[in-house]
Amino acid sequence: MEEKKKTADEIMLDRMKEMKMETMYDRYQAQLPQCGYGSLALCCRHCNYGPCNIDPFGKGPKKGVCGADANTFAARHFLRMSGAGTACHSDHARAAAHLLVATARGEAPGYRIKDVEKLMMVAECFGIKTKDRKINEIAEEVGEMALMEFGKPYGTLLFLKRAPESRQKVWEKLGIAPRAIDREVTESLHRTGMGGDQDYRNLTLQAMRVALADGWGGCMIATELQDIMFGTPKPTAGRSNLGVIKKDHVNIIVHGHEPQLAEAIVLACGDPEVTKAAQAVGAKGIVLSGLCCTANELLVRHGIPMAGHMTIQEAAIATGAVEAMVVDIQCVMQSLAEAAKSFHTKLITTLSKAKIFGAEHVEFEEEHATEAAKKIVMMAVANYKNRDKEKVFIPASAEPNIVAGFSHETIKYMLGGRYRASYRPLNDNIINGRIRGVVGIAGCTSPKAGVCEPSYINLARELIANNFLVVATGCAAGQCASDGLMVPEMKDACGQGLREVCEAVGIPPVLHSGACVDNSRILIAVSEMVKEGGLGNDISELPVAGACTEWMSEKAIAIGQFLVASGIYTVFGMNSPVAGAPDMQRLLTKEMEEMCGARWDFESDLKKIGKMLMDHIEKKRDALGINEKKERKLYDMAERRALERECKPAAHH
Ligand code: NFS
Ligand code: SF4
Repeated sequence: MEEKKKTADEIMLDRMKEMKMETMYDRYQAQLPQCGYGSLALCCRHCNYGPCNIDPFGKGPKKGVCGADANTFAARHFLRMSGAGTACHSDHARAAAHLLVATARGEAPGYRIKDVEKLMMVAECFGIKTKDRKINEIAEEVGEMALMEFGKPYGTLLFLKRAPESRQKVWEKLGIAPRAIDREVTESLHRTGMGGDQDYRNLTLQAMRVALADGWGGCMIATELQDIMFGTPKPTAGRSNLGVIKKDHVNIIVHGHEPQLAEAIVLACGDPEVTKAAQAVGAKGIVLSGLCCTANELLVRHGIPMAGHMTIQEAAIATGAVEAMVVDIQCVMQSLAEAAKSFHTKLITTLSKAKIFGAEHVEFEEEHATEAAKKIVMMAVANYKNRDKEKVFIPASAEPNIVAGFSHETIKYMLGGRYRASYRPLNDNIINGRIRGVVGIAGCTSPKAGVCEPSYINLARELIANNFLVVATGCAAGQCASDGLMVPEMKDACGQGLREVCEAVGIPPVLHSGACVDNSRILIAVSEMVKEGGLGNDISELPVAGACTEWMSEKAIAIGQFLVASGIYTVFGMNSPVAGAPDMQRLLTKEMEEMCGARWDFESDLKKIGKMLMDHIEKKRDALGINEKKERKLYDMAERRALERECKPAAHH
């Protein structure tokens, strides 16, 4: 048998083994066997009567000290995960809103309003007057109203009205239209405390509400406000893999989630003074690259190369060529501090809310972002001389090209053309069957899947070969990028129909739509597909699905739950987070369908996930009657207008 060529990740892992460096894979092995109670969600330590365990099989206890049963254990656990995930995305969004206000007031000199069109769209959606007003005034009010979304005492979230009306009705009927974001997070903690809400169905309704506050609240605010300040992504060329780290350059890696500081670092790296300083220490220049969602943010907006995703972070340091790894918050492993000790790499934390023992700290404040960014870049430059050249090892594999930056605006524009940006061509191509449907793949990479397991790559390849268009975000997108899936040339790996569409439009079959908060772009895209007409009256009728094969973070659970609560069938790999509670498991994987038109599936055999997604989509196509030959309904202007969404983006000028 021909030996498969090793990927850059695998090569680096071998290198780390050789150097006797510990990796997350080693630590995962050391954890095995993992606690059975915990794995099944049958451990509760919400009060000091516990920790309590429930024995799912034997004669052991079936209740906690307080009488809580397996379903309550699992549902509380699930709700806390959804709430914590929501808190992460939303606290990130809050930082973006503060920055927008500061920018508008001229208190954050390193930033400006870059996308006025999007500012106007959000202002209109928030009901803010725009006529005869200065841009900065409007931006300040948008930022302030966004901040109010976290704590307003009355009403529901403003972005909910961007969903199709049918969906809004489902939320109203179930009583899960989210109110202020912080309120939903707080109430989730309140209800999951000892002696609180103890009906698993009721707890799951709150998990839907808090997750909706994430998708249509925190995530959407982060996405839109960042677009306003940093630009809405447009197709941008970039590269991926650890090979983007350059031997003869000063290498800086930004890692984490909030792009505010990273954006300032992008600017600082372009400062001629900095380049001169780099040359003065004997380097050819500076290479800035990213890890995890910060990488996704910078890639889709600026084409900054992507060094890797979640499971690659330690390997990046092990190249021995990284002068500084600059982190903000989320998905940053504590082990980086240990790994950095073996090299000259400086690990630099930047937020007072996320410090790592053993790292250096340079506080990022929005008023002085430019100075902080320059200071960090200069620290990296000064560190170049400390590099041990003997220890440098950069995997010599290819650095696949990527074309990233498929915001929903871009998809609409590319498909519909300059003068009539529209989802009509997408809907038509789905109706005529060239494209069978759309699958969003999102979320983390995990050592549980196996060492360097390419589960998203395999899934995406299977889907495009069968004419399913793929939209990817987060580390799932990172993994797909590392395989070179995100270039138009990949049309050759597609089935006939999808190939024709990709060729005609010039898009890759796997579209990189950004970071995890940018799953909100998917919510808008599916809402527009409904409003465009011809594919049913609600998101739950669309031939679309979501998947996360290697979920790890609580954020992934929040995302899965908001996709399902928005009407999108979603499959997660690995294990179910509620596996030990049969009724709770049934609620998520069956009964939710009756409640909100979509449900979860959990599948540990990652090879089966592709078929599950495709079967689901074909079923939706059958229900729509588009799997048989039929006359196509043509919409006249009046019908179109009736379908128009309430929150129109400002017209192209
Ligand atoms: Ni999403 Fe991004 Fe990656 Fe998972 Fe972590 S980086 S926000 S949580 S691991 S996809
Ligand atoms: Fe045990 Fe109930 Fe306390 Fe949980 S809340 S630790 S089940 S007594």
